[in-house]
Amino acid sequence: MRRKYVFLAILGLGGLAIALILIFQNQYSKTRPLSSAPPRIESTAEITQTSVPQISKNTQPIPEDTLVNPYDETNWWGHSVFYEIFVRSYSDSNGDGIGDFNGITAKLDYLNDGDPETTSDLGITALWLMPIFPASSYHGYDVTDYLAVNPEYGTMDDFKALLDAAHERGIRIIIDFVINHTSSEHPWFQSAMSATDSPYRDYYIWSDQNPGYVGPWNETVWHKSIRGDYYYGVFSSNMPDLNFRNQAVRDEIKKITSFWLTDVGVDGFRIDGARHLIEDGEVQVNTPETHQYLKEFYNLVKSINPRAMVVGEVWDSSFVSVKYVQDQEMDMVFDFDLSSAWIEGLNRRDATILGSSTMLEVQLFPINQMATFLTNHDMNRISDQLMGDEAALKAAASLLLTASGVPFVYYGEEIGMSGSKPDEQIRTPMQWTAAKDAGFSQDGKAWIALNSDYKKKNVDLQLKDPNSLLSTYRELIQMRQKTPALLVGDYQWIDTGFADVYAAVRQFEGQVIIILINLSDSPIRDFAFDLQVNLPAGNYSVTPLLGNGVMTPITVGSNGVIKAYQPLDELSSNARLILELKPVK
Ligand SMILES: [Ca+2]
Ligand SMILES: [Ca+2]
Ligand SMILES: [Ca+2]
Repeated sequence: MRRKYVFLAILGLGGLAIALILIFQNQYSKTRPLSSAPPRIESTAEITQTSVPQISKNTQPIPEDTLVNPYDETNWWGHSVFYEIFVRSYSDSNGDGIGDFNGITAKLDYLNDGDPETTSDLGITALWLMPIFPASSYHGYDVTDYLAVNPEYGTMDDFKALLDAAHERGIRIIIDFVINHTSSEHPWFQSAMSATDSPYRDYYIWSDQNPGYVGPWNETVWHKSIRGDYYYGVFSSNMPDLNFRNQAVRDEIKKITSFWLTDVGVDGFRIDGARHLIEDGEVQVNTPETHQYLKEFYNLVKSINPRAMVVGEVWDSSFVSVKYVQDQEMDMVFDFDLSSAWIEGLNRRDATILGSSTMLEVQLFPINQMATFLTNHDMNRISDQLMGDEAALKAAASLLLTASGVPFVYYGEEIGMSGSKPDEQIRTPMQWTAAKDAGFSQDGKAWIALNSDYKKKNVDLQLKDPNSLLSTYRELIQMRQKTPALLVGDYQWIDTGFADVYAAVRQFEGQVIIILINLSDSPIRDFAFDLQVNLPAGNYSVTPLLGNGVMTPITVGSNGVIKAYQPLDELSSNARLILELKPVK
């Protein structure tokens, strides 16, 4: 990874940038016109968010050229911070040890109280709920009924109440959509396996003989049925793949999609295992048929509700995953390469890896179509990957929440919850308090043992500590939400020449934000660097939005060049600064 990014950084980010801008000019021009107009310094004040957006099921067609306003509601995900929740582990409202919808409703004020004036809440504006359907396994990725909710999580009315309460606070909810496969216990599969003349037989993929080939990670994909024939299941024998070549399956998905968007009113979907949908024999990922189907699905979603959002899990190189958004098959796709690069860069304390990787991905993806994250429910928790280093965790949060893209925070990440695989251990109950069951449940009934550190690491304690990781997340999320340049601005990595000093500049319509992170545990002096901004020549004051101190003013030269800038004599150990330039009148 390091070699890839350093190599690309050296070998010509400039050339690549020009090539990619040419390639993507069409997308860019639709959303963010390349303007030759002079920058307008005052413009951001007019568009700063002042109230909670009213979320309604608006099915009006979306006008073109919509991203000029960073808070535009037609592309709401572009100014959102998402939060991923494993419902089973978040909050148990009825004491059975299992997290539920009412539990999440009770915690909404922690996530976002709907009042922009208060800053005691985390400030996220969208939720991704891991699967909420009835399912065979604890994790829910093996669905047994697509038109109901998991009774362990509550009733459909409970879920609708959660949706309404979230919407009142300006929080949208997308649900995990697991359509590549069902559970082997789904009635469709049970029927299909029991009789070759079952109407559901062709919902799945069968072979009389074992074709013998293996899957993308050399796993068995052909599984012997009770009848002695074989069925295809890329993930496991308990998860038979649906046959999307069968129109009846597509019709079922249509019905299910319409149900969740229209009858229930969710705000979008996260497509699980999107690259696996349709196989061409031994070619099992990213097939043209998969791309074609996802386009069909995307058009279906938008025809039902143009404001519903689709984000895909394409766990692959970003050069592969970007294709899913380039051709309007999804609104966003998760960037797994960037997650790996950030974690590696933080562990090596190498600003070049952090900056060049971010730069590469930002150039690769159209604006706000890159879903960024540190980790998700399939990865060892970020705290474990950074060896529990609190400064590194704060740096990670700062990268995620100041970079381009649409950030996703995995529940518990904001308090530095620990956990390494097996999977159950990265999905343990949220640590709310130091009480028994960490305030997640009661009477020791939690469905799985809590992390042993919950008495020292929990929401309650960190809310009271202005220097806690949670306070850092709150501060960064709230700052991002009210700073257009951080939400939708251009991103430019600044190569400071110091491996320990990460720097970047974000710009939107004359708002210029500089981000600086000292990755080392030592103070740094003499770290002056050059940069270029889109501002008229002149003198500018520099105000810290994050961090303290009196910053050296800036003189912008012709062509926006700033020479040898150093905001402070000394950048203290692990310092994080977010600076805004303002013209001196
Ligand atoms: Ca419960
Ligand atoms: Ca608030
Ligand atoms: Ca498939």
